[in-house]
Amino acid sequence: NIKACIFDLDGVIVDTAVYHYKAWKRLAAGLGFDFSEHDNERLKGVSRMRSLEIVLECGGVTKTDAEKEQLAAQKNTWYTEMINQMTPAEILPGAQEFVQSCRDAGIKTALGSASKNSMTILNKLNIVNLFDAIIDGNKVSKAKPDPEVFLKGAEELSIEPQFCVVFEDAIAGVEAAKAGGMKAVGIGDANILHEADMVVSGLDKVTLEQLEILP
Ligand code: B16
Ligand code: MG
Repeated sequence: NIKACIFDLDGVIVDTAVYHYKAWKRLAAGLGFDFSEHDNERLKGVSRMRSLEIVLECGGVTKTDAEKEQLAAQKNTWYTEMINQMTPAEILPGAQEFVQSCRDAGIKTALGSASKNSMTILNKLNIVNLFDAIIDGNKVSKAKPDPEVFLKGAEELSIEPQFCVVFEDAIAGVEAAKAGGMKAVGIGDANILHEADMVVSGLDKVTLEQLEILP
């Protein structure tokens, strides 16, 4: 009795983390320090401003709020230059097919992302129409692990949380889903996403039948 599936964007539908990483690395270099791929893991699912704070922390740098606004804007300029070059070929394996199979089965679909650039990305991938509701960083005030983004998705779809399954690659996202009273399918490593009800490596590895037997 699953009635809605809510999908995170970065790490589930597409791998924008590589572009976020390049932009943060460039920003860090300008500030005189290196930003590693290992540290980049900490930014997944985290808002832009909080990401900047983590980056600055990694470099041991302090900035005023006004300077932070400017740095975040600079990073976003570089990031948007990259995502504007994206094509549908970058959709992760099985993602489009799985979301479509939900729709074909009468299950509602929503996007639940922290990104304020979600619409640009969905347009570039040509998959705006795959989602009945799109909730992103522009519509929420509380970041994951707060459940706001997913609860708003459920509300827009008019489906109660217990009938929703969230697909997430970030620990904070899985926590948000559980805090909202939803089922969570982790995309990635089961040792990291241990709070999820089930973990798979990608949307190409999950079936609707499996969703029906989630606890
Ligand atoms: P933006 P998701 C998140 O996307 C990313 O994982 C995270 O790294 C990023 O900082 C955040 O979006 C905000 O993105 O700067 O575009 O507003 O995983 O929630 O889809
Ligand atoms: Mg994500």
